[in-house]
This record gives sequence, C-alpha cells and structure tokens, in this order.
Amino acid sequence: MRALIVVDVQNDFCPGGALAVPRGDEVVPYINGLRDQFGLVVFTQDWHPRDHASFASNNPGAKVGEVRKLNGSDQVMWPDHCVQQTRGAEFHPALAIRPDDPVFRKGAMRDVDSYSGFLDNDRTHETGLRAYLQRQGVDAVTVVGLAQDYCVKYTALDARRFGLEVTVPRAGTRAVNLRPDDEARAYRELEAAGVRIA
Ligand code: VGL
Ligand code: ZN
Repeated sequence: MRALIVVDVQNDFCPGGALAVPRGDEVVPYINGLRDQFGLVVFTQDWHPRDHASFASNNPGAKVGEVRKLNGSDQVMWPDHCVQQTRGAEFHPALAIRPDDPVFRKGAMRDVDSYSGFLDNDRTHETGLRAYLQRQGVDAVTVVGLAQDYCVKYTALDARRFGLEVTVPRAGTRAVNLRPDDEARAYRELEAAGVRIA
C-alpha cells in the first residue's frame, strides 16, 4: 500500500509565518486534492519547546541562517518557529486533516533538531512513523509538504533507507532556499538516493 506523508504544513512555514517558505501555502490545495488517492494519510508536525537549541534566540550572539555546532553537528540557527501550543505551530487552516489522521510530532527535545519525520537529527529517537507504516503494510510513500530542502528531503531519504519506494511530486513541496540552489541540490540528492521526482 502507498501512503501519503504530509510534512510540516504549518502556519510558521507559510507566508506570514516565522520561518516562511516562499509560496509555501501553494502546496495546500494540491495536497488536499491528493489525499483521496491514498489508502493512508499521515502528517508530521514540527513541535518545538520555546527554549529549543535550533533557535538563534537561544544561542547568544547567533544570527538567523548562521551555522553553529550543536553536540558536534552542524546546526542552522532558525528564527523561533513552531513553538508548541502557538498558532504558528498549527496546521495551515485550509489543510484537509481529519480528526483521526495520525500526526507524528518532532523536534520536541530541546537539544536536538529533527528534520526527518522518522528520526531526530542525531538518529537516536524515532517518532514512531516507521513502525506505524510497517504495521499498516505500507511499502511505498509519496512525500509532500514543507520545506523541500529540509524536512521533506530528510523524510524522503529516511523512507528510502527504511526500504520504501518514495515519490516526491514537485507540485507538493516548496523550498526555503537559504542559498538559491538548495532546492536543485536537494532534488539531485533525492534522485541519487532512488527517490522518484514527479
Ligand atoms: C523545518 C527548518 C526547521 C522544516 C523545520 O519543516 O523543513 N525546517 N524546522
Ligand atoms: Zn523546526
């Protein structure tokens, strides 16, 4: 069975939000139109505590966009975003999501960021998404949402590592593009890992 994984379609990643992805809201109608083609639809939600270590505001002297070391790994300094229980962390109001759709939250531990919907960046804690998809008999996934060069990319790469067939439709995602070629590079990385770009 093929599942649709909808990554981080939250207010803070849409125009007007704290970490706005250019034209990020354009994915909403596309995703809404896609969901009925799938036997299973799951959502991820970036869900940070206010003191999260990825926020520039929590790292003295750090500027947004700068890269610092966090526990030995490169960490982009982000604006405060998707803080738990805030409007910015809520799903885009037009996103079609039903009360019993499974939601996998990530990034809740203060000292580690989590781009992939499967695992945090230090690759020690799983969100439960892998086990859930396995229980449901999922062998292929389509990954959509925000942002193409971060959470969508890492979610798709982990899905490949876990042996799933993975498709990323261009119409279902938008990139942050901190550097202008990040989106193109992410697509190349995905293709090299065997992800189908549609
Ligand atoms: C994301 C940066 C920081 C994303 C989440 O959803 O792509 N990007 N946190
Ligand atoms: Zn985040």
